[in-house]
Amino acid sequence: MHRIPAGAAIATCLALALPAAAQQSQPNREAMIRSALSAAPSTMRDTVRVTDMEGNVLRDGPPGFTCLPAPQGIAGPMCVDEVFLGWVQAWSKREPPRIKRAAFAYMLAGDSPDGGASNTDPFAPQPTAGNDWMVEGPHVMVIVPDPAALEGIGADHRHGGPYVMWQGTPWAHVMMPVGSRPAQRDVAGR
Ligand SMILES: [Cu+2]
Repeated sequence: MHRIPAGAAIATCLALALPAAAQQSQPNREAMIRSALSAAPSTMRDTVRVTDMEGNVLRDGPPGFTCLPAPQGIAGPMCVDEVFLGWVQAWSKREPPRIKRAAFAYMLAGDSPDGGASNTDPFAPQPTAGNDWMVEGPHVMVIVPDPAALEGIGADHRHGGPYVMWQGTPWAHVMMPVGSRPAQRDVAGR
């Protein structure tokens, strides 16, 4: 989500993992932009690039961060830098990421009410009794080239401070809450 061709490639990858968005009407386009920008800090909201999941630029912006609207049923809207975008791409293809420097993402709207993620399984599609699904509130995320550098932070997400999601996998990343956690989703059969 930087150069348009790269953005298109990433969005193609996202589309592999996420339901394809229908052709967007103008009201939909406005809604997607609003969703994407809800994840952004005020310091970049007015200028940051916005794309949809297919990599179509909904609003152009300078190189650097790109904001994406909330996908359906998982996670939430997010704004990622170029390196973090590569990580998202790798994740959507279930490939280990190659992370060349520390990289950053904002999810200042938190996860969607119908989104969130398992804290343990990078590829869980929905909450189950065993996968520690969580709908996180507003947070920022950090990745580093060597996940071993995250050892000692811990995966416990109930103390309010930073924790490691998907610990022990190539997709391990730091989650740093900056706001309250919303209501959690029900687990079928619980
Ligand atoms: Cu996140």
